[in-house]
Amino acid sequence: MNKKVYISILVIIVALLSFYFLAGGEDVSLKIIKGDEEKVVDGEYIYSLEGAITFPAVIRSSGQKPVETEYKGIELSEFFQTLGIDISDAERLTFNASDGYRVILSVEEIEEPKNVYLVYERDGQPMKSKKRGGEGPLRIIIRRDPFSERWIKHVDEIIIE
Ligand SMILES: Nc1nc2c(c(=O)[nH]1)N[C@H]1C(S)=C(S)[C@@H](COP(=O)(O)O)O[C@H]1N2
Ligand SMILES: [Mo]
Repeated sequence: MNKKVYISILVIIVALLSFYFLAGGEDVSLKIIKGDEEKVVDGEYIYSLEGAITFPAVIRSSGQKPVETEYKGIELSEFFQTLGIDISDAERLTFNASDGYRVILSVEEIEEPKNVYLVYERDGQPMKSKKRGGEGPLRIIIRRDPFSERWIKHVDEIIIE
């Protein structure tokens, strides 16, 4: 290959890679496991869901003043519907986070209307991963739970059983 062409291709590849990383190219993916079935959902799918809403929330971290904020995301039960996943025959859902944090919720709690949400944007900004100092890229918010200790950050796996 001509040396010029070779260098041009190299420059383009480096430019694309740096754009990807500088633009905050997070690897957003969520694994959902039910029995022997396993589905991996990516950020593109989640960000383009039509049922997403924006709602206010108050975060109460231990030893800090409550913080009023706004999240954007989709109700978890609706999210499962879009994927054709039925949780009505299950008992509980286990949420695992990339930092090892784990929360278990009952199906009743998740099916309560307007309670449990999968969110990806806070105050109009996409949420960053733990590595980038954020609470995302995905987080579970339980609106009726005033203590945010169960609002699991960096969620990357949901096990339905
Ligand atoms: N993945 C993950 N989620 C988590 C935690 C954690 O350590 N890891 N801490 C919980 C606790 S105890 C609280 S009070 C809130 C804190 O939320 P904040 O960091 O947005 O203030 O997140 C909850 N979710
Ligand atoms: Mo906490």
